[in-house]
Amino acid sequence: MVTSRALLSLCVALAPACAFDPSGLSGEPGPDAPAVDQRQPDAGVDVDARGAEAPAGYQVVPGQDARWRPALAPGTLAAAAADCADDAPGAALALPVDPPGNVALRLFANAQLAGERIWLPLTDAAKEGDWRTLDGEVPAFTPWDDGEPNDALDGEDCAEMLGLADHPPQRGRWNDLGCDEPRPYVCAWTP
Ligand SMILES: [Ca+2]
Ligand SMILES: [Ca+2]
Repeated sequence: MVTSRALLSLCVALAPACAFDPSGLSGEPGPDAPAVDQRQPDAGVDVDARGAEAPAGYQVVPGQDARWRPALAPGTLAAAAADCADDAPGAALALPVDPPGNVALRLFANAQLAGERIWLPLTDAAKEGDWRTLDGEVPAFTPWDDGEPNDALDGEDCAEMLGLADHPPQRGRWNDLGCDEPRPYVCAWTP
């Protein structure tokens, strides 16, 4: 198991591969992108053994502890969360907790979900402006886009990651939107 602390150390050692650079999200994944991550896996991780145990459709993602499953059919946030949760114990909507993880999820969505905006498992429905994960935790990392969250229109209480159709500086940043808008999503499962 690669801990967040270990990944952070790895990122410090390999800063160019981990630096959060939104401009790097503007096009196709380059040679340094996480999709073809050059970082070496932790020596203690048995990728093959983990793969044999993974629920159907979950892919190994270089640099990530979790395996991810792309879900292209758009649904509401509640439907997306339920779809992930019934895959296996521990499966849930993917939520980046640091800049490298955010870049990795955006590049995965670019490659697997046609660059669409995707759901993030966050809501401020219980108390306006008090953003929590669907489990009620305060998120560790929230790279909102400029001016977001803005609770626009009749109120926006759920969150998405912006995609390739958005302006390059915005890609990979987060926005609040209505919870019943349709979005594809990525499920994460950690052994
Ligand atoms: Ca709101
Ligand atoms: Ca918004």
